[in-house]
Amino acid sequence: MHTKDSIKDINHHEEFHSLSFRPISRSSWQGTGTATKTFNYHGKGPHVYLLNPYIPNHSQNPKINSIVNITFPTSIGFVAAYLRQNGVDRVDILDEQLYPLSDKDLEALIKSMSRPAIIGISSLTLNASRAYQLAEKIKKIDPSVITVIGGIHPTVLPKEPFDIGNIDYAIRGEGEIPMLELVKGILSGKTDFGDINGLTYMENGSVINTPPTKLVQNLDDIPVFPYEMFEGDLHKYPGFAGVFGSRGCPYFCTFCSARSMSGLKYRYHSVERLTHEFKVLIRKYKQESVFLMDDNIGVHKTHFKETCAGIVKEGLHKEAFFHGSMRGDNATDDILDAAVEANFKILYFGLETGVEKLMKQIDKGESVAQVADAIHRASARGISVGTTIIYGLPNETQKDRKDTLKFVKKLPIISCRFNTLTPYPGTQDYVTAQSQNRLLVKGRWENFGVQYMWEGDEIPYVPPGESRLQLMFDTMFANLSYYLSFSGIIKIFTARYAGGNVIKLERYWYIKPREIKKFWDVGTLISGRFISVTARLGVEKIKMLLGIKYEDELLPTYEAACEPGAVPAFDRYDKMVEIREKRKAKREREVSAAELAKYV
Ligand code: B12
Ligand code: SF4
Repeated sequence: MHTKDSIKDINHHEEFHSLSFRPISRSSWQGTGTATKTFNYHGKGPHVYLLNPYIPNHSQNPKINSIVNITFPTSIGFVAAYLRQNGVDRVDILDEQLYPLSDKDLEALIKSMSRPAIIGISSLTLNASRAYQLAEKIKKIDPSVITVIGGIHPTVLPKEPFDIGNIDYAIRGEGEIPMLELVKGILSGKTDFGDINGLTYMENGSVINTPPTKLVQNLDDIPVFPYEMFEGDLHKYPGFAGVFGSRGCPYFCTFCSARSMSGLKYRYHSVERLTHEFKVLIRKYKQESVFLMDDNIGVHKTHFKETCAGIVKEGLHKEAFFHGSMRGDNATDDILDAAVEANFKILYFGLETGVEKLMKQIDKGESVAQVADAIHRASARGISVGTTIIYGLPNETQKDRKDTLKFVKKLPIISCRFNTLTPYPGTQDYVTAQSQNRLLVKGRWENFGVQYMWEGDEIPYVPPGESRLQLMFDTMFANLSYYLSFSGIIKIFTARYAGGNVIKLERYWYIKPREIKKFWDVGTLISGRFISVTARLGVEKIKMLLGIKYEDELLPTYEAACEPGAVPAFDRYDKMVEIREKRKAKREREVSAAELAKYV
C-alpha cells in the first residue's frame, strides 16, 4: 500500500509522480465516503490494483467494529507478492478496512492506473455485497477496466458474480497461479483464457468454469508476506504479526468451508522459511507476538515440533510469544510440551459444543471429552486457552445449549465466544440448511457475520422446532453470563487477548477515556439488543402459554439467489468427497491413519 513513506520508492519509477493521502481514524474505517487517499499518477500508475472491501455496516455493527482488531488483508497481499515475484511489478493494493473508497476516490484510483487496467477484488461472504458494489461502481466509471473477483465466496459460488454482473473473471481457489496467468495474458494482449485453470467467465451468455486450479504444492514458492507494501500503515493493524505455516486441513467439520479453498492436503512451509518470517516480524518489525494463522497448527506433529525447535534454536521464544489454533485430538502431551518450550502462550481449541451427540453430528472427528482433556492439559502447562462455541446447530435443543454453557463454565479457559451457526456456502451445514428450506439470506449475504445477532433478528439459520428469539437469547445470554461473571470481568481487565485476539484491548484501556467510550457504546448496543430480544421472547412465551402456535415469521422470506452446489475449487476435490462419503458410510469418527497418510 503506498503511503507517504513509500513515495521515495515510487519516484524510482520515472512515470510515477506523487501521491498524497489523508489518514483516517480507526473509528471511521467503514463506508463513510470520506476521501482518504488521492491518486495522482495521471494514468501511469499500476496496471493491477487489488482491493480488500470493507465489511459493510449493515453486516457488522460499527460500534462492534471499533473494538475488533483488524488484520492484514492476507489474501490480496499474497497474490500481490506472487505477481511481483513473477515479473508483474506494477501492482498495488488497497485495504478498504483502512481506506474506504468514496466514489471520488475510486474514480481517482481508476484514472491513476496504466492501461490495460485490472482491478482484483477479494471477497468473503460477509463482504460480498461491498465487493459487488465496488465492481458496479468501477464499471460505471470506466467499463474498460477489467474486473476480477477472488476469495472464498466466489470460489464456492462462482456463478453468483455473473448473475449480478460487472465482473469479467472470477478466480476459484488459491489465486496466485491463475491470477498471474490471467494478468500476464491480459498484459500481452491475449483474449482467450480458456486454458487457465480455476477461472470462471461468461461466454455467449453462459458461465464457463475452466477445470479446477492446482493447489500450490511447495508453499515456499509463495513469497514471504509483503510487509513492505504496508509500511507506514503497520501500526493500524495492531498485533499484526500473523504467519501462515500451512494450508489445508484433512478434517470434515460440517460448519467449516476452509477445505473448499485450501483442500484436504496439508501443505506446509519449511522450518527455515518459517523462522525467517518470524525473525522479520520480531526483529525487524518489533512484534511481541506471532499468530500462526493456519487452519490448524497441529496436524503434522513432526513438522510442528520441528517448527518449535526452530523457534527455540533461534532464541525467538525469548523475544516474542506465539499463538494459534489447534485441535484437541492433535494436542498430545509431546506437542503441548514443544509448544510450551517455544513460548506458545495461547492456544485456541474450537470446542463448538459441549454435547457429544452434536459433536458427532458436526463430523469433527474428535469428541467433547478429547477437546476438554486437551484444554485441561494445556492450561496445566501454563498455556492460556481460548475457545468458541456454535449455538443453533441442526437438531440442537435448548437443553443442549444449557448443558454446553454449564460445561464451558467449568473449563480453565481465558476466552469463549458463543456464536450462532452461520452456514457458509461450501459447507455441509449450508447444504443441510438449504435442504430444510431454512436458510435465511438477507440481501447479498448481509446477515452472514457470526455475530449478526447483535445487529438484527435475521440470523441465517434456526434449527427446525426451535424459536429464533430463544436461540438469540440463549446465545446472547451465554456470552454475557460468561463475560459478566466475576472471573470474566477480571479477564477483560487483565488478559490482553481476552477476546481470542479478536477484541482489541489497548493496554490499560480502562483508564483511557476514548477506549472507555468505545466500550460504553458497545455496552449500550449489546444491552439494548439483549433487552429487546428478552422482551419479545417474553411476549412469545405468553402467546405459547395461551396456546398460540409458534411461527418463525422470518423464514418465508428466504429467496436466496444462490447455487445449491459448489464447483470443485481444487484438483483433488472429488477425492475429498469420496473419502468423506466413505467415512460417513462406515460411521467412523476419525480419519484412519492410512487415509491421513495419503494427504500429510
Ligand atoms: C486466518 C483467518 C482469519 C483471521 C484473519 C483473517 C484476515 N486476514 O482477514 C481472523 C481470526 C481475524 C479471521 C476473522 C474472520 N474470519 Co476467518 N479465517 C481465517 C482463515 C483460517 C485463513 C484466511 C487467510 O487469510 N488465508 C490465507 C489467504 C492467502 O488465503 P485466502 O484469503 O483464501 O486468499 C486466497 C484465495 O482466496 C484467493 N483470493 C482471495 N482474494 C482474492 C482476490 C483476487 C483478486 C484474486 C485473484 C484471488 C483472491 O487467492 C488467495 C491466495 O491463494 C480462513 C480459513 C481458510 N483456510 O481460508 C478463515 C475464514 C476465511 N474466516 C471466515 C470467517 C467467517 C471469518 C469472520 C467473518 C468471522 C467473524 N468474526 O464473523 C471474520 C472476518 C474477518 C474479516 N476481516 O473479514 C470464513 C469465511 C467464510 C466465508 N464464506 O466468508 C473462513 C473461510 C473460515 C470458515 N469458517 O469457513 N479469520
Ligand atoms: S479442523 Fe478446523 S480447519 Fe479443519 S475442517 Fe475442522 S474447523 Fe475447519
